[in-house]
Amino acid sequence: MNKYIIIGILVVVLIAGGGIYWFMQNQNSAGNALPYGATTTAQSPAPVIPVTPPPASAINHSPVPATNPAPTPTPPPAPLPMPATHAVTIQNFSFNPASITIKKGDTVVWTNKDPMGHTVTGNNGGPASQTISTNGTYSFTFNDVGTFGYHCSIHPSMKGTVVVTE
Ligand SMILES: [Cu+2]
Repeated sequence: MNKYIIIGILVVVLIAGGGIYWFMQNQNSAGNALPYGATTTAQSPAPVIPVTPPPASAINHSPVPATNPAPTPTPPPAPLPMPATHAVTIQNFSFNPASITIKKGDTVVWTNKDPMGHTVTGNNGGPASQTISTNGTYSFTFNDVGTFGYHCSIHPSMKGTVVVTE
């Protein structure tokens, strides 16, 4: 009987001691945090206040320029005028059409449908063909804006005009 009582007391003492030890541990950790309350006070205001204002002002300024770059890449639709080719027929000792209006950079192709040779000769520069034989062609690209009169050097009565616009 006595042995059991002693064992029971020992068990109670051990449990109590363990409980006290556990309690003391908690007391120490809690006590450490409370006495050094300065650390806790320094931690809370430091992160919250300084972090909030700088980003707000920085973000407010950046979104405005950031919005502009987006619409900037929209100017691609640039109408590139494709150079065109225009046909003039030489027939019955005349140029048809006698007057043609084209864009700068366009090309005029003359085709001789007469049984005899003709030329396309600019009155003041421009086209200057050799004799164009029957069914022969002559091409000239007009890179300058202006009105260019031309004639046939073999038959000076044959006259034509090319108007070149921008
Ligand atoms: Cu001619």
